[in-house]
Amino acid sequence: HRHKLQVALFSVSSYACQRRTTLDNHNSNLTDALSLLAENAELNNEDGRGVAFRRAAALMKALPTQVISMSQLRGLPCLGEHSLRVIKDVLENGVSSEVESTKQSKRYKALKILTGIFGVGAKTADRWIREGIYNLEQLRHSGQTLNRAQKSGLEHYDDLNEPVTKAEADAIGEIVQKAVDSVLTGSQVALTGGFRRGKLTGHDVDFLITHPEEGKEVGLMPKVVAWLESQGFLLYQKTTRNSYLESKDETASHKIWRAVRVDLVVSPISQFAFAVLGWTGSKLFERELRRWAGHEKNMSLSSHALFDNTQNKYLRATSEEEIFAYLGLEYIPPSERNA
Ligand code: DCP
Ligand code: MG
Repeated sequence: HRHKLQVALFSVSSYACQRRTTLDNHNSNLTDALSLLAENAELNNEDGRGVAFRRAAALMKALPTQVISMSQLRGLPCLGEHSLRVIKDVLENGVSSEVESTKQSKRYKALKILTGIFGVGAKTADRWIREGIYNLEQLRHSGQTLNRAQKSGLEHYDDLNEPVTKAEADAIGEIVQKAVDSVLTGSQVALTGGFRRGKLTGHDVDFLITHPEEGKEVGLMPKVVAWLESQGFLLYQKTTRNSYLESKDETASHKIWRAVRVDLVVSPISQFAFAVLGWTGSKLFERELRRWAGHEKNMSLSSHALFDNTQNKYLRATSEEEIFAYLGLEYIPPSERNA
């Protein structure tokens, strides 16, 4: 008997910023498992472990076909012993026992619920769990003091945990554009984050604001915020990161608005390309760009600038393409940065 077989073997770069990762994923059973373990590690403040699972998940996302056998993974980077064990379990049994037991665990469920509150991170959630608080009901009756963000987060829990749609993102984009037009003519708004990468939903909407004349953007943020406030759009704001916005147009009898998280960043035009690149993500793609810059090019990349440590100077850029070129990387468009 003679069988003719074709088996796909993969060759993939170890840096996510050298790969083209679109939103379609031929191995979602595997990436879901690895992503859940990454999330669980992050929720337990095990950052190293979290990154390892994220990198393994991202590698599997980048594969062009479905993996059916462990032998196809031989020689691939980013797959540690633990990740390989999880993958093997899923390939052989359809599910990973570690993932299943994590999902069922009281601690994981509680961490998910509690960190789902805007303003609550893994450390706070852990402290509450140690005090016997596992859900919102118990939190409400616990007498815990909540800060302003957390109070607001608890109040709008359901709204803020409902994914934001592209249509909602577009509607908010029009509001933000109107706000910047009203306070400083010529200002520009760019959509960044997941929606720029082509995602259809997100946990928030990210915008970058600039003005073509350097310096004009100074003081712009408080003006934009004041305008949004005056129009009744603002529900809660935090100056460093993370604000959320609603279109508040309430009638006496029923709520016809919902709370949505919006991230606004103002950047001077000289830093705009770096800010666009830095805020478009994905988070892992950004991490990998910085790792590539540091380890392979002796450069430091941030969402403000690129510094060449060898030449001891900043490298100017007006487009993302130029930054990729400085880094010696092939240009990857936003839709292929979904690592
Ligand atoms: N970002 C980053 N590191 C962080 C936070 C943000 O590099 N610690 C960058 C990359 C992100 C982008 O900012 O992609 C936007 O942050 P979000 O958390 O909003 O991420 P996304 O927009 O990608 O995801 P979502 O669709 O869930 O909003
Ligand atoms: Mg986002």
